[in-house]
Amino acid sequence: MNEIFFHERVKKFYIWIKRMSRSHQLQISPDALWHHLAVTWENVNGSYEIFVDGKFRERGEDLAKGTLIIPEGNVVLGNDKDSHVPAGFEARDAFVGNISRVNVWDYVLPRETIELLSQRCGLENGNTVGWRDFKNGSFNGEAFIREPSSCQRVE
Ligand SMILES: [Ca+2]
Repeated sequence: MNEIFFHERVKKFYIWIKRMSRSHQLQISPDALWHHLAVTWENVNGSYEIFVDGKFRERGEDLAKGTLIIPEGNVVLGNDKDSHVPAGFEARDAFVGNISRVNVWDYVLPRETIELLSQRCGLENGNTVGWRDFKNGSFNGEAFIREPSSCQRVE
């Protein structure tokens, strides 16, 4: 089972915590520019917020209130793992594009921090999942690492 899962489909953005989900009418522009996505969630009230390019966009409450995220799992970028498929992944669900700087923190970052992170191509590393850790992971399908990323070249 997925502990935390985000995806976008038909201009809707979905947040899943375990088997509970919320969706919002939200699309990250499919243009040639980099966009910054941040999602916060806390389990006391189950409140969450979605930020695109550092700007607050949507919020909600009572999503998986009281739920604990089980540690030591796997992090998957660019697809979703299904139990009904032998290999776990389906090509039709694959993300097409570039992904950079995926980080997870075990606390809710302040809005000001999210805004700052969205404005630069930094070297921050989440305290739970850090972008640096992905380079040691396994890659499936047509996945390539580009270094430095085009994000870093902008600076
Ligand atoms: Ca799938």
